[in-house]
Amino acid sequence: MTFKLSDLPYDYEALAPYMSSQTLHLHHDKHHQTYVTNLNNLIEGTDLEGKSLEEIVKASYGDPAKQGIFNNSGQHWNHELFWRIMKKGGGGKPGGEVARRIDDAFGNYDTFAEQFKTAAATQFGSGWAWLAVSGDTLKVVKTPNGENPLVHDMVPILGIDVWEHAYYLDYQNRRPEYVAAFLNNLVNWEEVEKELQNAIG
Ligand code: MN3
Repeated sequence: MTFKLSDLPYDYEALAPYMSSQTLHLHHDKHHQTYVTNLNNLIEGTDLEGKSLEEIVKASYGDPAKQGIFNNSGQHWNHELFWRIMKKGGGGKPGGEVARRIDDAFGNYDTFAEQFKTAAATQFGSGWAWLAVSGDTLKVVKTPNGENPLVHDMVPILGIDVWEHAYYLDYQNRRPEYVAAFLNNLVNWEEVEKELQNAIG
């Protein structure tokens, strides 16, 4: 199976001014495409060819000989989720089962948002901050580089890319401003609800 970069589920202007068309073109068409191309090249002719993306992420984790496969498969998985869970006019508080589970796990939305912002701000260097299903609860976690909570037996339902390529053109070094704009103006909570329903089956 050859992996393919999905089209964005909105046009390149849709997320401006919070995420510019220029950022989306570079981030999706160049950075994400490179992960997909590298992944396809790296797995060709190996025992991982033909496996699902999730299987490849899990199978390559922690194996020094498969570090490149892990980095690129993880980043492909991470970005596919990232594009899916944003929309024009998104952000703010969720409803539905996501809201109930956020209240159960964190007390209220504002406490969740503070934890998520702190995780995203304090991930040193490149990486991600996540809201993930862990057993019967939700957790905020952060991961370095292309790592994903899947390899820690969690299922991420919301994630923010805090690699500089995700925000530098729009926010320069002001990562906390980017994270706040993501939560307040970009998160597609209806899609996060779908991710949650898939994760809890
Ligand atoms: Mn990225």
